[in-house]
Amino acid sequence: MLSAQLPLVSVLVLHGPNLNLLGQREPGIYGSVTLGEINSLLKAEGQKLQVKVSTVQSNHEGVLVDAIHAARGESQGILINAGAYTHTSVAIRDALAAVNIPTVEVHLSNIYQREAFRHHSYIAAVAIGQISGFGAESYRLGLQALVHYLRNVKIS
Ligand code: CA2
Repeated sequence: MLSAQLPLVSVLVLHGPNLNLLGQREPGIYGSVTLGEINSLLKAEGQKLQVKVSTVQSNHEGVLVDAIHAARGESQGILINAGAYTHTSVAIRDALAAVNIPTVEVHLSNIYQREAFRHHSYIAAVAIGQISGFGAESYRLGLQALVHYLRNVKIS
């Protein structure tokens, strides 16, 4: 049951390429949790925090850009694991900058302990913060940080 005291906040969760394979391949790096389980944990955390959580996964850069554009007027925050597009996509970075919706970047793995090409994120400069290296827990921590920011820090 939603409390009448808090304004309804909607958060869009974006998952980038190959994250649909979670739990099916490379459990040594990404763990055994599936994307469905991550979405369920985020919805449950959303209920606790009294925010609505919607999720989109795509293997296509333009679909992710379209989802960011569509968040205008619908979502007050974005939680994103852009997958490999983190390290390549100026288009996703520009879309996030254009919509100007507070965004938290998350990663399952610690991208700074991995190959050098994963150390740079195009998203980081347009995000309010980044959480990397805690497996599925990165998403929960990211959602908590985003909601904390929206309720306590953002001046609007
Ligand atoms: O650690 C993360 O969350 C990453 O965003 C995951 C991306 C990787 O390119 C980033 O550098 C860090 C890769 C996601 C691929 O997910 C798979 C899951 C299962 C099997 C194969 C890939």
